[in-house]
Amino acid sequence: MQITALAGGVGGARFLRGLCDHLRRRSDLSDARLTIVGNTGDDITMFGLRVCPDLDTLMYTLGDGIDESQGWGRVGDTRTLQGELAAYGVQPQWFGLGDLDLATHVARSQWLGQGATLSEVVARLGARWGLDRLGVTLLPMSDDPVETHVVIDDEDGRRAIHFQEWWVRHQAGIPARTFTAVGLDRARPAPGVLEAIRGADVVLLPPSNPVVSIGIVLGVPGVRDALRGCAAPVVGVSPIVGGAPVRGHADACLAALGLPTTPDAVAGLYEDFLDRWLVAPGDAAGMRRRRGLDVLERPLLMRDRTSAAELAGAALDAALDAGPRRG
Ligand code: FO1
Repeated sequence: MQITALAGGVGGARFLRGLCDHLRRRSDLSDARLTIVGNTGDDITMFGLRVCPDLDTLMYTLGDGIDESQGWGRVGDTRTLQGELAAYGVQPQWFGLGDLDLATHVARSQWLGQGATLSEVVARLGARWGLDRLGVTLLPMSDDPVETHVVIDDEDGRRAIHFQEWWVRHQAGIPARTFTAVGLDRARPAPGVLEAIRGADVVLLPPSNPVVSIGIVLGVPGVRDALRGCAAPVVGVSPIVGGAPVRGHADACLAALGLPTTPDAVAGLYEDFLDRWLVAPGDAAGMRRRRGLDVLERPLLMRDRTSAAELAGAALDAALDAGPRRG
């Protein structure tokens, strides 16, 4: 059984850890393998190092190295090096890089500098975190550089800032006029990405940010077409409950696209390939009827690993009992 998921950071990582926990209890699916296509649009070069927030969040969460309270970075990390950089006046200081986390960025930057592809780097880093043992293959969406930038209006006029500066420094507090993913239109799917979609028995869209996480992965040329044409049922989980994102700033991202913060608006972004859509109890009523789309109400809040595993199990079961895809 080949399960393929497109994912961003914190919400996607918690959902997919839940899926791994759930699969461990499914003796009927003991041959299941999970391929994750991770968003790289959040990537940023900081202090001369290449940082891949969503790939690292997925890797640390699945490998049990994540700082659970933050949802990113390493558990038990310290900021000694960053303090030293601040003492030297090195900027920026609005992005928290812990000492343990920095080792990941140093290793990645060294290997990239030696000519390794991002896919090769992800495989080497992931091996240390035991992803193979979990039956997980983590792929970057592309080995080509892609960076999401946010166009804002401020006292300096209209300009683009890196997504991380908008998301972390400004906590998405400055209205985004639009998002531009630099390099996305020229990015090639990383090796194995299209094959993982085309060969999947199940495709899952975890409750990641639909605009700047899953939306960017969908923008890699070839990915959306592969999802439209794949044999596997495509099941998504709404990142919006009621009228608010479960976490993060998906509302600010949807607003930039002129969309309301509703499960229906997000389903509309996926409607050309989505087969089933999990929404929170009570949210199905607000859904427009869409041809070929089944809407299922399930508890969506992942308060802990147990509830995350239950949600992931519900999404997997929704895929397994979905009929053949519409022609
Ligand atoms: N998020 C924050 O809100 N503040 C930070 O200082 C911060 C640092 C950081 C460092 C490494 C990393 O992998 C992620 C980090 N994040 C931080 C989270 C990151 O901005 C988001 O997880 C994603 O990019 C959005 O999904």
